[in-house]
Amino acid sequence: MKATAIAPSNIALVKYWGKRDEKLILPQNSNISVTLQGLSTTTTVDFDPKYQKDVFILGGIEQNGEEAQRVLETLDMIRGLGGIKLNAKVESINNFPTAAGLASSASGAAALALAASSAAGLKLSSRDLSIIARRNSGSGSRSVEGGFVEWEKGGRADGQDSYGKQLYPENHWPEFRILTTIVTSKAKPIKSRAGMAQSVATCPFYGGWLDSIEQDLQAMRGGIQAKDIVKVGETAEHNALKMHAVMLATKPAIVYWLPETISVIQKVMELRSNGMKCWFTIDGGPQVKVMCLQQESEEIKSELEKVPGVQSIGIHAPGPGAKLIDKHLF
Ligand code: 2P0
Repeated sequence: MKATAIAPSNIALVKYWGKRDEKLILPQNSNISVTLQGLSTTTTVDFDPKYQKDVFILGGIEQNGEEAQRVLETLDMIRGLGGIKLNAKVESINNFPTAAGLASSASGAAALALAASSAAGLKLSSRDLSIIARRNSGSGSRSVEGGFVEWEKGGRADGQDSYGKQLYPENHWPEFRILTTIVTSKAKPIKSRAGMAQSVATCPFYGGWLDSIEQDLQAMRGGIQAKDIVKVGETAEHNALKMHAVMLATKPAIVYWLPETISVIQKVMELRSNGMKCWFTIDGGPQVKVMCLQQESEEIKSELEKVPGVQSIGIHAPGPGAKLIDKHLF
């Protein structure tokens, strides 16, 4: 009863920031992401009587805190569905630094959902996998499918209509690129889960954020369909800045940006004023992700590398969703 899955990270183009149900992880608003090629988590799950308890190893280190608790909750969900009572060993590795703010929780959640359900002998639909991944980490619901994905907020209290649906596969727009610009590997000051709950509870602009989402979703769906980098870039940048405005106006304030974050933002704006087609988006951390097209990606990368404080830049195309692989980690 052993299986291994590889799942990709994703970057939101219209963001998720706030839950309507903390336990089931149901979002306040629908959101849209692109699944990234080249940033992934590989997870092996083995259910076996030889394990005295559940064990979760990440990057070679046994985990015991909140992360481990979340893995156990997912295992319990799978055990319930599969009617099994065995303990499991779970081992995961990321092919990128876990603390670097590149959505390791999303790839981790999707890899775990697929590996654990397969190890338990379940053949789940991508909808059901997305729902299980969502219960581990909201953004994980968007890492089951490849390409461009919308996590629909749904309306049901049980969350069964809240999952990631593919809008377009990765080969719809192969020229689209995300440049992941890393400015620090330090852990962020507050985790997204706690931060977004504070925003819902205290930010006076939160209603305005929600009121403006439908317009962003519509523009984003249309921009992706038409492969219109200007529309996608402008919409994503505006949406990210609105989310950070909500964070700044939360009590206590959530400030993820570092001086280098602003330097990269200013560089992107300067490149744009010189005619280059590039826009930025920022998540719950200081890193800046830059959207552009393949033909300009190398030039934009070398310009961004000149910004003091930039440590590394990866170039990522839209990628495929989670899949099972034969090679186990143990
Ligand atoms: C996103 N973020 O849409 C937004 C933008 C961060 C900023 O999804 O509590 O790790 O596990 O559902 O998924 C990060 O939140 O939080 C996130 P939980 P998650 O990508």
